[in-house]
Amino acid sequence: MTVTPFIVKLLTGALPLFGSGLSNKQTHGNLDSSSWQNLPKFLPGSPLIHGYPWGLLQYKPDIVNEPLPNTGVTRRYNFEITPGKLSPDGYEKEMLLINGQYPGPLIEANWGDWIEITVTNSLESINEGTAMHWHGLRQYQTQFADGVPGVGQCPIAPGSNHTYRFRADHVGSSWYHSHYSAQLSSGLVGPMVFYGPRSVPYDIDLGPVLLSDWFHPYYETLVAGIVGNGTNFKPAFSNNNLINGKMNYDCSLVRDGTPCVSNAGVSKFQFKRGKDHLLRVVNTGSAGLQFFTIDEHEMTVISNDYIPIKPYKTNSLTLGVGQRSDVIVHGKTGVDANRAYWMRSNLSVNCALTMQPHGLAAIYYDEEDFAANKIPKSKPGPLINAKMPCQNAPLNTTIPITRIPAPPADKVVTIQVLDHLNATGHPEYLLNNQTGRVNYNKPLLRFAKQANFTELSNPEWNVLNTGDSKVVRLVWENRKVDPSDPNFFNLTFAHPMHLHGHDYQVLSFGPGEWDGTIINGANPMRRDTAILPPNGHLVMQFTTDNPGIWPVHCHVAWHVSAGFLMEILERPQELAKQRNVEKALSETCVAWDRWSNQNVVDQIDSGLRRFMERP
Ligand SMILES: *[C@@H]1O[C@H](CO)[C@@H](O)[C@H](O)[C@H]1NC(C)=O
Ligand SMILES: *[C@@H]1O[C@H](CO)[C@@H](O)[C@H](O)[C@H]1NC(C)=O
Ligand SMILES: *[C@@H]1O[C@H](CO)[C@@H](O)[C@H](O)[C@H]1NC(C)=O
Ligand SMILES: *[C@@H]1O[C@H](CO)[C@@H](O)[C@H](O)[C@H]1NC(C)=O
Ligand SMILES: *[C@@H]1O[C@H](CO)[C@@H](O)[C@H](O)[C@H]1NC(C)=O
Ligand SMILES: *[C@@H]1O[C@H](CO)[C@@H](O)[C@H](O)[C@H]1NC(C)=O
Ligand SMILES: *[C@@H]1O[C@H](CO)[C@@H](O)[C@H](O)[C@H]1NC(C)=O
Ligand SMILES: *[C@@H]1O[C@H](CO)[C@@H](O)[C@H](O)[C@H]1NC(C)=O
Ligand SMILES: [Cu+2]
Repeated sequence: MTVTPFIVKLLTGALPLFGSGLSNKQTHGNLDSSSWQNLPKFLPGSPLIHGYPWGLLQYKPDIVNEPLPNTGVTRRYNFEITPGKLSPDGYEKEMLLINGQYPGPLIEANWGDWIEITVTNSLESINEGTAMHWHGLRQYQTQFADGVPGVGQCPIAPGSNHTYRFRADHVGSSWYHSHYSAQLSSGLVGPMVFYGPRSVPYDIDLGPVLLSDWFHPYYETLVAGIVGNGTNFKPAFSNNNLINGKMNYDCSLVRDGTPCVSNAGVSKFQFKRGKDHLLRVVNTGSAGLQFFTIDEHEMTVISNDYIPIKPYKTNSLTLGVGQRSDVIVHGKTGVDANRAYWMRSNLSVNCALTMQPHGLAAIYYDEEDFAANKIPKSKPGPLINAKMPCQNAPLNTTIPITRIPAPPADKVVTIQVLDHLNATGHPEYLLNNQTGRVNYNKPLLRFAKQANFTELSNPEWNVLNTGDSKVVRLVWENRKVDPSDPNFFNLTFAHPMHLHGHDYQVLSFGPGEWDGTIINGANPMRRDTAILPPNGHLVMQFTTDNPGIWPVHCHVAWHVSAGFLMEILERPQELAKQRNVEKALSETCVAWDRWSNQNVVDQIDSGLRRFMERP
């Protein structure tokens, strides 16, 4: 079987407009994204030691038992999830909203604070569960707050609420999103910022810059197509590409009468002459690989995911879904600061299925130009998307500041990834011949806590028990398909691989099989998401310092829906001693079990991956 890999339809209109064809209420509901810009150095609320809530403590992520500041503060948030209609790019879309807005509210905390978020599921009218994941945190001894349904919790039942309580155990930029099927694609995403010691100074924190490929159909329709067989199979092409939830759309493409306005507007940023601006760039999309550039400006990358790195200069960032880069952009001076510039995010045309890959936002120096919506006339740099490889920056350019050598591994597992059609012709991802799945009523953390290895060995759960291993190495092989086999797709994708509960060391990635060479063995790159390139390999390694049963999966929503998922059972003997696990699970499972007894959950996808036929 072959799939046309991409169809690119460029915006046909002239220069994008800034119009306000629609009100902010119609495009983004209750969102006030201007409140994201000009963030503080930290939040008030705890005593300052040497001027900071964290005192002299240094941020050394992923050192075992890294001490966290005891700030004595809990930051509280309430999220209400509702169905709603908004038109972020001008096209009216059936969405899922947090507190009536898209993107969701900014979560902020100081390093070491506790965070308590009560999520209320008000999806009674559409009968859906939900669950929220806080991307990239360690969740040491709080795996039940990690937000993965069928693993660390049951879904939050319609009409009930659940309070997540966890520690701000990292410093930097990230996002949260629903981990329930592909709900994130319908709007359940938002930014997170954790203030703490920074490795490089800057003047102005311009806050999150969220890059989102944008799909107009509701996520269930998309998932049904992705896991469909025969003529029901339908790959998902993104319709647009948003920066902080905004971009224009060419409404002449709309054929079905959906309300659409072509000048919804793009995001705007205010730069200051000669100042250093921090941008927290996050790929909050569903599937596509993004190339991020700023016309006529260089960027200095200071961290990837939550890991500070030795600063390096670049013209472009490559970010797979879930990945982040904090960059500093030096403001222009002289006549160059009299102009406006485009910020661009281009979806990869080789590693994304997209009908409109170009995302734009405007940068102003002059406040009057900002107010007047002056259209930038800047030109993009020399990079050409078609030639950009579907992989992260070379590992020898990204060097963590806190040095941790790669220890020898005492468990090495090679995992072959195949995209395959199963016996009934449905696409499935196979990891060493096994597709992953979860059951919302049977969170695996419960079986892990009970040391129920019989249940955990059910092949569908795809559990890798690493026992007492201290250092685990996973060698991912994104296989070239066998063109003579009619059951395999003749196409491999780039997969942003996310491991929960850890920053892992990236020992190698590249084309073909791994030749055993470790890049920067004395101090390899660490992060929580890295790209497994097409027809290539990715070698990740982590220290088992976080007892739990942690998902590792591709962060392309459609791929995890098709089973690209496994669980790492880490130090089960120690996990069995953790307290409060069953109590925490019952907080969601009692209501979910009751609800699912009275409602049909027809799970045709993996669960993270899940599909429900509306009764
Ligand atoms: C959560 O649900 C409980 C039980 O129904 C209720 O008492 C509480 O007020 C709810 N919390 C919020 C924030 O809605
Ligand atoms: C699609 O799958 C269903 C079962 O899930 C099966 O009955 C049907 O024959 C399949 N159709 C095709 C065209 O393979
Ligand atoms: C991004 O797209 C623009 C067209 O909007 C193009 O001119 C530019 O070269 C692209 N940049 C990259 C990195 O591909
Ligand atoms: C990284 O390695 C490549 C070859 O693999 C080499 O061309 C490049 O110069 C190296 N860069 C640095 C910063 O060492
Ligand atoms: C094939 O995959 C589909 C979708 O995940 C699933 O519903 C079906 O049961 C699978 N068929 C077989 C024979 O495993
Ligand atoms: C997968 O199964 C096939 C036969 O069905 C076997 O030849 C192959 O070795 C298996 N691959 C792995 C990685 O287990
Ligand atoms: C393991 O879990 C299964 C499914 O819930 C249950 O039937 C079985 O009794 C459990 N076994 C043990 C040893 O707890
Ligand atoms: C598979 O793709 C290769 C190029 O990567 C092409 O040469 C070959 O003809 C394709 N095979 C099929 C069956 O489509
Ligand atoms: Cu993938």
